[in-house]
Amino acid sequence: MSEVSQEIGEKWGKVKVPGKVFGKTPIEFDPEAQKKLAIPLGERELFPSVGTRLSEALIEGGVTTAFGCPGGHMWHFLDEMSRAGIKEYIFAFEGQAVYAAEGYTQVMQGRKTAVCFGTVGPGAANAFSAMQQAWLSCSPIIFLAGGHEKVHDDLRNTLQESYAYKFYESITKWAYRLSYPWQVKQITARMCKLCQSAPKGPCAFEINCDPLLMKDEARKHYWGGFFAEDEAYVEAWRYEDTSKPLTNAADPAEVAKAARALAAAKAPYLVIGEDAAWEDCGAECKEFVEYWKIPHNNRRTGRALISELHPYYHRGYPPFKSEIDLMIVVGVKVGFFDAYGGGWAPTIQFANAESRVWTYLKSPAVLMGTIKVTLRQVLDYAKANNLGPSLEAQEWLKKCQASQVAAIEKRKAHAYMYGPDHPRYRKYNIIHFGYMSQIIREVCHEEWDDKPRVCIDGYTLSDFVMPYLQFSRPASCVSANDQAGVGHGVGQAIGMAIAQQELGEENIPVLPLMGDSGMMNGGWDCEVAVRFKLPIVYLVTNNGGWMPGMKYPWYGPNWDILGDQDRLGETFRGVRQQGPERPLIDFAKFADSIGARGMHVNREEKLKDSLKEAMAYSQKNGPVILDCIMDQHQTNRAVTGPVYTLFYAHIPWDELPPRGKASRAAYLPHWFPGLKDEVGWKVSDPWEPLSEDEFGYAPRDDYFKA
Ligand SMILES: Cc1ncc(C[n+]2csc(CCOP(=O)(O)OP(=O)(O)O)c2C)c(N)n1
Ligand SMILES: [Mg+2]
Repeated sequence: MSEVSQEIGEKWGKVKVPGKVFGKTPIEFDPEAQKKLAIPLGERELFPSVGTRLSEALIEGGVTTAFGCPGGHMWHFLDEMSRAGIKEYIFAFEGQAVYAAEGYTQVMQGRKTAVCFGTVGPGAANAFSAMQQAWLSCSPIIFLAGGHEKVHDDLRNTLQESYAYKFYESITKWAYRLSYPWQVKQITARMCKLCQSAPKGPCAFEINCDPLLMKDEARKHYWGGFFAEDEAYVEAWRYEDTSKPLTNAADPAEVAKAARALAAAKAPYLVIGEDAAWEDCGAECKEFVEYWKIPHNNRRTGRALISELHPYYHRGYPPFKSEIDLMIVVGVKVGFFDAYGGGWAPTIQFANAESRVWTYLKSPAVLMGTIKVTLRQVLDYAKANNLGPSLEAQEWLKKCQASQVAAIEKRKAHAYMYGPDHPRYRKYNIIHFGYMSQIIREVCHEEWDDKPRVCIDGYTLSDFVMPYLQFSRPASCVSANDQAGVGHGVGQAIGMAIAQQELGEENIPVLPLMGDSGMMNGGWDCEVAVRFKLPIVYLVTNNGGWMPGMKYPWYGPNWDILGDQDRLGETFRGVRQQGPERPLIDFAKFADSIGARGMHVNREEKLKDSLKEAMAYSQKNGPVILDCIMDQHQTNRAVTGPVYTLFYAHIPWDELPPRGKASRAAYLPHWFPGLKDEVGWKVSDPWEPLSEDEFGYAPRDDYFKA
């Protein structure tokens, strides 16, 4: 360090002292105390070690929290991380640990990088799917993988031979294998910088046994001692801002074009997305929409970056979407879930990296740079040049506001049509997904000021609930992003609750909206939530399997198109079959077994009180698993949409149930000439339960009979 920088460094202070986080400084992090030792450190222990150096660099990079599963190859650095003050949450399944880190970083909105860890071979591989999700959701995570000894590379004769740095290469911003102990700080500092640079994302760091078990003395015998220890590392290279993301700004010509296009617009519409959330730029977005008086929507993690109670907020697009004359996207990953912007008006793009600028959008201006900075640039330009919203745009805002009020009422009325007074829900002990969606909204609003954060992890519910959810604070809606997996909600909720604690926010319950299959996939790690008494209500929409409602449109109520050996009601080797469904698992009993509170609800009239009770209980006492018995007649709208209709194109027409016939007749007549006379079919309404008339024949099992 030069004298000048040392002086500045002293003035601004160092980043943080390892070990000081919770009070006590272990000896390996305390150079002053070391001087007083009779026998120096390193004579009777491994010091300095990769673990101490790694921990120092992680703390400098702003890391306070780690999630993972331990293993023999990792004690060296896991124990040092703990001694340095990094809190470690131990899971049973590495995938859930990564999901927890994902939930945690999303609530942190780019303020912190999370660390995950998994041992050599199985541990690192178990995390793969969740890491792929973190890649798609751009979550800033450093995954620390154990590694085998290099002396056995490619010999296929050692324990747990694996190459995490290779298999993570395609789904991380950087995957690196540590070779020498004297590199660890420079690599860690780079990873901390990279994870947080736009677009954010995960890195994988394989730390194999060789550097872990190599004394620094080896350096003297490597190239004759030519390389210094961490020669490409400077302590606190950005002084107190070392852990903060780097920023950049837009071309002034684009700024001018954007401000002028905004001032000329008559019907502008703004959409906030995940990259804006990663930059924690809610205040800037709010100032921007208020200055320009723009109605706005939001997507995925971008939800509630501006509170959804804001008067300019509109859920989704208005029914008169075609009148929009200027779109503004602020950090939106405009992809599959946005239909690639098909049919959009010309669009101003605010994007924080070249890779997040979409060439399939016709764009009068592209503001490429740190979103916080570029929003401010456009505002400053507009103010300096006396530009503001047109009169027409102000009228347009009023029209959108009226549309939002009307849509809320309409959705509520629709949900109550399937409420406890509906004959089917009076008669049977089951709950309609649409009615449940309205109740979730009401409980979160009436009891918790729209503050509960949710995870979306139930395929059927996800289709019903999205327009009903209403959030008042950022990072409220955490999902699997484009990965569209299941099971992630278990860990994500844990990470979200931990982030809330670290941010010093109110202890508001987190509400993962789970499918029963998601719970079966990853539920055991709810135990972590119990161990830390986290305020989480796992709301399980239990319909007995992986979206079993699809049997009604495509298979028949008894899974009739399947072979005899699989059909519901047939006997196979002495056992009565039930198709691919599973019996209703008792998730309340599962809750008991891990020390959580279990609750059941199957009557619609009890749903609201049960949810209230579960949330209030969890706030004080820790996790609740609320087992909700759902109406199996319902499916996600997509199940009868064009893509699933293609996926079911193999089933002989004559064997298709009526709902399947309707979808095939509607979507595939151009492909199957024999459908030309099949007119008059109407694609089914996924809200509407089936009737026995519609089945055409009786189901063998009358549990879900209409
Ligand atoms: C890990 C994983 N396995 C399988 C799938 C394919 N898939 C998507 S949704 C779904 C059904 C989910 O079932 P459940 O969680 O019970 O919710 P439901 O649709 O029944 O409400 C399946 C099998 C997936 N997306 N991810
Ligand atoms: Mg299910």
